[in-house]
Amino acid sequence: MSGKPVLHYANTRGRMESVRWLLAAAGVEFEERFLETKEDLQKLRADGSLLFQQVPMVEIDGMKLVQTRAILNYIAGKYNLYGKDLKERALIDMYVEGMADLYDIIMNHDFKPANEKEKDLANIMDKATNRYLPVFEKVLKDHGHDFLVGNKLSKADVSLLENILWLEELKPDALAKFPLLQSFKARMSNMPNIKKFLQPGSAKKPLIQEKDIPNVMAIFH
Ligand code: IBG
Repeated sequence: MSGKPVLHYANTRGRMESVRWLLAAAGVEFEERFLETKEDLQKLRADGSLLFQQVPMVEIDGMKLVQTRAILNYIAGKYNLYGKDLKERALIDMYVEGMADLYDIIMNHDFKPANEKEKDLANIMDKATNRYLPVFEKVLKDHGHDFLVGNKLSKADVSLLENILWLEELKPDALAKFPLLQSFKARMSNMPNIKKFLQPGSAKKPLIQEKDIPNVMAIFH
């Protein structure tokens, strides 16, 4: 074994992209085994690798971890991206769970039928602009630090950047009303590990293309 974490998922963002982001931000190299067909998923199930018969699954430190949040929490704990004490951890958890709610609606957008897309996008942008982004703009304004919690990079910052960039892919001026989030984005995007992840050829997955949606659906449904 190479010692690198091995990620098992389809070759798409979906629920694995946050794991790719967090490992990349921590500067951890990883390998990926892409599920191409439903049979690939069945094989993992048959050999007992999937606790709940689902992916994402990550092989790391001799474990086969499932459940996206559990995976992210393990990586964050291991690489010191999870606060210095329980109170910082609680703040990080609140911020990340808020963003996970936003992320869920963003992630599901690709799979909406064509006649619902416009309305769905309007709902995403309404929630982002009026519920989620103002929270993080205010956090940064109130404490004046570069990072959301403890003046130090945490999984909350990584999650915020991931959400921001995906929102901007859907609507380029998504940050228009949030000057501090604009500078947060610029700062974070320049951190060496993240900068590398944002470059072409990295493990970061592109927006799913319409033509690939049936393949992904066929694996999981
Ligand atoms: N709570 C679990 C987690 O967070 O890990 C949910 C995992 C999950 O839903 N996995 C799906 C799966 O394995 C793949 S993600 N499905 C097979 C099954 O039998 O349940 C699918 C997905 C995509 C994009 I792609 C958006 C949302 C979900």
